[in-house]
Order: sequence, then C-alpha cells, then structure tokens
Amino acid sequence: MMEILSRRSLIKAIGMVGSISILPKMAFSSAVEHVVQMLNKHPDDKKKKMVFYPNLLQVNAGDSVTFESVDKGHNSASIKKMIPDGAEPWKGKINKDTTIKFDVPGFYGYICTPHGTNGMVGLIVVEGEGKLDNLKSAQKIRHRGKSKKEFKEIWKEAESAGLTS
Ligand SMILES: [Cu+2]
Repeated sequence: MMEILSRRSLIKAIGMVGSISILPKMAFSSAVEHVVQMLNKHPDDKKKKMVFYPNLLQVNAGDSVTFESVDKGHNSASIKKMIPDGAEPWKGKINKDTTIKFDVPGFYGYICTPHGTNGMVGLIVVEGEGKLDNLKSAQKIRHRGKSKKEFKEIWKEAESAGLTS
C-alpha cells in the first residue's frame, strides 16, 4: 500500500499518527487525508502536460482526498458510471481545492473537465468490502482523446500493483 501513497499523503499519515498521542479524541479515527495535485507538468516527466499527481491512488473507505489546485485551470470531476453504486458523483470548481470523502469501496475514475481529452485523468481505488463490484464496469468505460491511452496505462499499473484483485 505504501508505494501507492504519494509522499505527501504519507507525510500526512505520519503526521496524523503523531497527533493521536497529543489529541486523545482522535485515537479512534484512522481516516487519512490524501492529496492529489493538479499540475500543468508532471514533476518527474516534464513532457507530460496537465496531470493529476499521483494519477493512481489507493485509499481506505472513510479516507478523504483533496484535489489541490497547485496550477491554475484545473478541476476534478467523477466520470459518469465510473464510480461504485451508491457513491456520490462530484464536480469540483476550477482553481479551487476540492476535498472528497470516499465511503463506498470500489474504483473511481475522474477527469479534469477542461483537459479530459488531453489525458488529465485519474483513478482512486477505495479498499473495503465489495471493492471489486464495479471493477468490470469501470474498466469498460470508453474514453476520448488521450484519456484512452492514459486509462490503459493506469489500469495496467493498478493491476501490477495488485489493486484489481
Ligand atoms: Cu486540467
């Protein structure tokens, strides 16, 4: 699980563990706040423009993800039918940080509304019972433009990381 967590969310997770000793009230809460940055350029591959970083994220049910508006012009919106049954779709505002809490296990595909066809897409895997219920339907969604290739790579990565079984 650790490889999939971004460094920031890892730091946040450690920070949270640290704060438990200070704030006894939090001792029963293990929910983690993750961060996905919305960027104009991939930090490790400058040739990749318009990215969610990381574009693949594994979380536990009850965790939150903040889509951080680091660079201007981006948002995060769930892709129609690419979220589990009973989960709430979302559409963040452009240039605003958007925090989403993930309670229903499963696979969540999302897109940046202005840059969807540029391949600015991502996948969040929420661990928990029933996680695999929407795997097939999420994988079947057809994508436009560069998103098609991006999702192909993301699913491949998810598979090799053991997230699809
Ligand atoms: Cu964008």
